[in-house]
Amino acid sequence: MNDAQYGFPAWIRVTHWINFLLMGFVIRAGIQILAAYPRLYWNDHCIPGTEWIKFTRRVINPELPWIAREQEEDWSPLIAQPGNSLGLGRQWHFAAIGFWVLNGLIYVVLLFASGGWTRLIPTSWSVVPEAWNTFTDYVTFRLPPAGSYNPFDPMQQLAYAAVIFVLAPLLILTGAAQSPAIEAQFPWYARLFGGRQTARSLHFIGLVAFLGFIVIHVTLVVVTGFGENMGNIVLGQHDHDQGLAIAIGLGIIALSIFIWALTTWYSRHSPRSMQHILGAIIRPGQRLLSFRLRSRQTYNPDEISPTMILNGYPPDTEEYKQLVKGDFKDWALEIRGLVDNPMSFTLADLQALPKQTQITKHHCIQGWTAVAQWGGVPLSVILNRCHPRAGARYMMFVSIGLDAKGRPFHESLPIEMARLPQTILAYEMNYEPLTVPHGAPLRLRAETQLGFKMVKWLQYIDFVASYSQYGNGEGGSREDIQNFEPVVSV
Ligand SMILES: Nc1nc2c(c(=O)[nH]1)N[C@H]1C(S)=C(S)[C@@H](COP(=O)(O)O)O[C@H]1N2
Ligand SMILES: [Mo]
Repeated sequence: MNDAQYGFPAWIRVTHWINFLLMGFVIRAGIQILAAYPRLYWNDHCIPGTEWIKFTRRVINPELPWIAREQEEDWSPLIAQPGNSLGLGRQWHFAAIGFWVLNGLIYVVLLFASGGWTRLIPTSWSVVPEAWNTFTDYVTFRLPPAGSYNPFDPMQQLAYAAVIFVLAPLLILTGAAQSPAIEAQFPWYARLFGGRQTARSLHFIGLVAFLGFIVIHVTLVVVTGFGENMGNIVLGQHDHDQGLAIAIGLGIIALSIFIWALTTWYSRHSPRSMQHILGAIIRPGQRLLSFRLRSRQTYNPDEISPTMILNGYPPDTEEYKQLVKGDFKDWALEIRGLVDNPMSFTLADLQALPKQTQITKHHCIQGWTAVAQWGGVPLSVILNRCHPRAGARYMMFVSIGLDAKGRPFHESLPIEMARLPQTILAYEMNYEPLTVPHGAPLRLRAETQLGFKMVKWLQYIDFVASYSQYGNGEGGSREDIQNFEPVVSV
């Protein structure tokens, strides 16, 4: 088939414009996620001051106590979706990515099925010098008339092929490398990219490359014959009705901008309902992707991070200070709710139970990581003693510390997660008793999960049929207050 016959079939035009709409969501929400910790690193320790680039004027004074939450930025809703919420930004990113990957797959399958790939994927090395010639033509403003190539010039061909077959897969793969559940089960996967933070940095560089492509692409579409180009990508031909094609093309762009603006406005106006809508969209994918993931992390002691960033300030009450003073002798962990044996464990009781240690990577939802050693009691040991009843579906971990609404900080996990390997109640960190800033006397470590689930300064664990009784009923303090997505069952 020759290119003149092939032209711009309807499926290319439709997937092109759907891609445009979805990329807007993906990029804007991605920028929102970056705003949560706008510093990029080449290694997974994230030592303050070692970032290779940052997008914030805040200075961290290592002499003063600080927590990661204070580094979170609100960026303008003109560039970030929705501008003020990491939780909703993540959910917009994930929801849009699902459809973006689907749209991309449909495009690629049809591209190969129809033979159209031959005009994108070069079949001869001569494309490289040819592309160089086109490049020098462009930069010296000797623009070839649109349509003088059939249909793409060599530079265009290379650029499109690189974006579709190199850049887009790279963004998908480096995105997946940032998942704590994936890294927990397959630590080698993030290492392919040089580590979790290198994957995050490459993901960002990929965004910059994508933005560069969009700017050049749009510029060339405009300057090399706007009417002909719009004719091709809107109506599939440029022989007639170019004015109509331009009007429709600009209309699609205006409509997309309106949709981004409207969804951003709604996310800011009704964050709770947006959280529920997006949660329902991403839940099937979340279920599929986290299916049967187990943490199997075994880092070496020499990989332990020199320091670990903090999140959440220690409880500021007289009672807690008294507990610290008394070496937590007066503290006990309560097990309550839907169990046959409600129980209570002092620190000495817990230390007398079977001990498990692990060296694992902590993933804060904001984007930073750190490797640490943890020691404590597997949660399965506690479960075997307290015997959850049939109706118990979640464990609610409740802290002595308060959340931003002044309620005890709490987070839930589906009960099956208690039996996963590397889910422990830790009283030891880096071979020392857990310190106050990191959660003394006891904190949760659930190593397939994000950091916010790992409640510090534990007071009690409540076995419940549903988490709706706690706080606003979204599954935990951070789901309630920051609109994070809840964890789905394994
Ligand atoms: N009680 C309580 N536990 C908490 C938090 C908190 O604010 N309060 N923050 C969570 C978050 S968001 C993270 S990333 C980790 C950080 O653990 P670290 O401070 O030991 O590094 O603790 C989690 N546990
Ligand atoms: Mo976090």
